Amino acid sequence: MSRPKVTVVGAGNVGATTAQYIVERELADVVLTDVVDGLPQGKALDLLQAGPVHGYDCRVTGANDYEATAGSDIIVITAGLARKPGMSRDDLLMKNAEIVGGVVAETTRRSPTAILIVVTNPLDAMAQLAFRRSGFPKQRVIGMAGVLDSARFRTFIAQELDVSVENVTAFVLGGHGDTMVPLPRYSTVAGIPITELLSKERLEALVKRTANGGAEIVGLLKTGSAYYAPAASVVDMVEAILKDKKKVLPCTAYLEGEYGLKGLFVGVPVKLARRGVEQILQITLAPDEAAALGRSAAAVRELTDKLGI
Ligand code: TXD
Repeated sequence: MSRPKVTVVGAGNVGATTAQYIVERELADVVLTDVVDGLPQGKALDLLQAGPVHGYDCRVTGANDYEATAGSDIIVITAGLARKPGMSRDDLLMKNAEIVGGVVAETTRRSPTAILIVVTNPLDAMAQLAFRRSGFPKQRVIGMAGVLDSARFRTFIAQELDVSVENVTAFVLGGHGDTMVPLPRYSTVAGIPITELLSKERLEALVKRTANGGAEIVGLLKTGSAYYAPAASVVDMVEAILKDKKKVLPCTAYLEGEYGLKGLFVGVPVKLARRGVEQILQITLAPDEAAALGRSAAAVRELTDKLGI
């Protein structure tokens, strides 16, 4: 049986780390592409040479064109510019729209049955762009943000309560960015809602740190943005799809009336399986949560309107 094939477009920090985690978990052969001459080839060869040490046989190929990507099961799009200090995700809008539009055209015609996982910021708008440009069914275009945002929230909760991260589940809804909506009452430690374990003030502080999680790392790194946790989050989605796990994860998906939103990509709980988004889970939101989700969706809509998509 041949291994599944995953194309990762963009061999920068997130792309290369995604490729690394995929082969380390022996999930698929990987094709890494980038516009920079030699970069994807060099990183692919380096990763291949880690195989004997780690004990994986996955093939890793690097390329500057798209020929080698044909017939991919999943295409992960990380190509684009990352935030620099002081830059908002939205500043990236126009430049990355151009890049992502081109990448979608090149990859989808060579892999017409693939599932697209969009990572490039501003995430929700880029997912919507990929959906429109590809003409793929909504089940096969997914944005990665919620797994990362909830991983950040889980990290802070585990630190605060001094418990294993494995005990902590957390739900984050909405757009990726400052308007994301962490849901404390659906976030638990071994099944106990964190609202039972943390004061309102501490909870608010953790929620705030989560919403600011990306910027905190940009501020520290200065020359780029986070990539270990983002790549780990992408690979969680890749695994759920390739193994047909039906795993419920917060993902950016196309809504057609769910949560009262229509014609827009926003982060919601999704059941991920081999065909992509198998189901969008609807939960009842409290009025303040619904209002926050509405604000988050409005922020996304502003960007998609700017792009006319
Ligand atoms: O939660 C999330 N969705 C995110 C999103 C978490 C982390 C990073 N997020 C965004 O992903 C970030 O704001 C950027 O828009 C992307 C990629 O972030 P990364 O940190 O990997 O950026 P790099 O290291 O600059 O890598 C981008 C690569 C770089 O090597 C470029 O040469 C390449 O993209 N690039 C291209 N590759 C292929 N084709 C085209 N056209 C192209 N243009 C640039």
